[in-house]
Amino acid sequence: MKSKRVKIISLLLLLGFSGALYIGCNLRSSSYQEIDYVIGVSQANMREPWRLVLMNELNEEISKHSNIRLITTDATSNSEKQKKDVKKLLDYGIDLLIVSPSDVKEMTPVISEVYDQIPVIVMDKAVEGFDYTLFIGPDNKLIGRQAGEDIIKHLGKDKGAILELCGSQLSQASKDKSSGFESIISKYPNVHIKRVRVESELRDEAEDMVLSMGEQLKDIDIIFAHNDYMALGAYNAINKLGYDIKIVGIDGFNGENDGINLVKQGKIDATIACSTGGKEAIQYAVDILNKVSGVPKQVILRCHSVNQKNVTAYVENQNKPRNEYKEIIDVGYSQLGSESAWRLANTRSIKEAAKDLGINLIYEDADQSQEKQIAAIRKFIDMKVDVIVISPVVDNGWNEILQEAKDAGIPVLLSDRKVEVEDDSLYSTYIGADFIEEGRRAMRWIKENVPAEEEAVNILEIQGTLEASPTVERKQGFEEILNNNSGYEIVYSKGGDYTYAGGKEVIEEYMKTHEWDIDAIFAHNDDMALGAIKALEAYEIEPGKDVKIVSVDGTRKAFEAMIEGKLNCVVECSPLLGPQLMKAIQDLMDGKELPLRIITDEKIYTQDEAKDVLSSRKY
Ligand code: GYE
Repeated sequence: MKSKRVKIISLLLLLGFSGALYIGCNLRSSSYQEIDYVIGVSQANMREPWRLVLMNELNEEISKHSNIRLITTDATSNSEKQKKDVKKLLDYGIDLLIVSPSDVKEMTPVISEVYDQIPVIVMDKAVEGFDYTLFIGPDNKLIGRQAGEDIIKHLGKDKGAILELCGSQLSQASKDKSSGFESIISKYPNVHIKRVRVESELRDEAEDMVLSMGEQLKDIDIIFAHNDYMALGAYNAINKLGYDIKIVGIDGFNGENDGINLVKQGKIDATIACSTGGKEAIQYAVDILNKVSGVPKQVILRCHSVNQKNVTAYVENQNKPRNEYKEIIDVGYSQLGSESAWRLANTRSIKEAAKDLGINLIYEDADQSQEKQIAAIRKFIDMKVDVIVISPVVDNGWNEILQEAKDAGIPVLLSDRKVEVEDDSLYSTYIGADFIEEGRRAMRWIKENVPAEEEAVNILEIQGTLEASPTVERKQGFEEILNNNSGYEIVYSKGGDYTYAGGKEVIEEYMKTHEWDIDAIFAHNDDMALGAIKALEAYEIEPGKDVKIVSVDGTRKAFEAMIEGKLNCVVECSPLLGPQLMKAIQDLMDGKELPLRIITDEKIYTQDEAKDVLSSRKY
């Protein structure tokens, strides 16, 4: 294998022949230093201004690592070129690829091939499937919703007209921003949206577009632009035409003509400020290359509504000095209970990680009671802990107590389960699984393994604790796939509280009132599946054969049941959140902003592989 230095020299030689590659800014100073890793960055284009901001962030962060080099290619928005760029980078022996795909569909197979060989971080646009190491990007629907809520506030009334300047027709990000935006505005029947597309997404085309509207602008109350460059174009146009129309943009970058300055100068009224994720990409790349455990699968970036009232505070906060080093961090942790093997492993993981890092964990078990959780949080607030962590038993009813914590200046992290709150800034981050995808995976397995023939496939669903986020979302993902496939029907669905006894009872109840006519069972966790198996056996129904069973979690007991042929498929949901949670707490205490969501890496397992995998299961 070529040494890294040789690799770099061959890259430099290549540079002599083509101008297509850029070496990160830390190369020059590095000629005499040992190079441990080379990271390839395949950029979709260098035309869109925000990509230059992203490149600056990547370069700035990489300059902190003298042993790592960055090589960048520019695909000039051409997928064929991007495919070649990626191949070139691979040929030159990069150790990790960061790719921002120009066209997601075109690039997905290529990314998946690279992922077979080296780690891949996908940025900005999510690719189909999970053949990558890590995705870092924004939640564009959420950004659209946030913009919708802000615009309603700026409008100050429940009627009016909005001019929406959308991006390119090819841009999924723009589609998502629009659909999130519409989901809010459609609640106001007297607020109308006029949508126009600015194909280049650049300032001057936006300006021309708005100028060409002339008189029509009379009826517009507010302009919503999908980026700040278009917002500035809109400002230039209305300024020339002499109209006074409010403008809201997206991005909130810090450059001279970027969103934050535009808000400060009063050229636009507000922007939704989102990081490009460049800094995070390098930080995670370093962790991946150094084989640090607990790297998530997806990191969803946080965005902020910045307007003329809060822009000064926002900038101050961004530039605030790092927190003083605190020797021992006090963390109040409200765990929801001890209902399942998953939960016990989760508690163990969190306690061990805290101990390993010298974090003082004050642990409270709420025994499935939201009231007890609220009381525990109040106690933590009184104790003036540094951070509060909650695994919320249900998703609703948290607004008030989270506001109390916020007012006391104590950040709250959500571990494992989510909350439905009016204001996302009530918590710092969510660390846990993608429950919707787990539900989809379960139904995909049923679709492939229990074919629908003349008669419909009857499915019995054993839900977890009702109104808990994994229950709601697993059901949602499962039904999403089910509804797209005819011949499958959920004929019975009951909650089993995520316990062994609960799963057993659901089957017993069903047997009391029905003739057995079930083809497949979807249990929202392993414990309930195991309880159901016990009940089925008592009725002489052979689990795994007479009825196919799929469940979620991936505990050792579930693997044993698969080996015995009683359980057919397990969708993994990792409870080992301790290391990631503690890392997030340390980052937060260091003054870093956490992403909105940190999503864990998970797989699906079937009977064939159960035996091989059992010994390596950690819970
Ligand atoms: O699947 C189940 C547990 O919230 C993801 O809760 C967690 C779920 C897990 O009791 O076993």
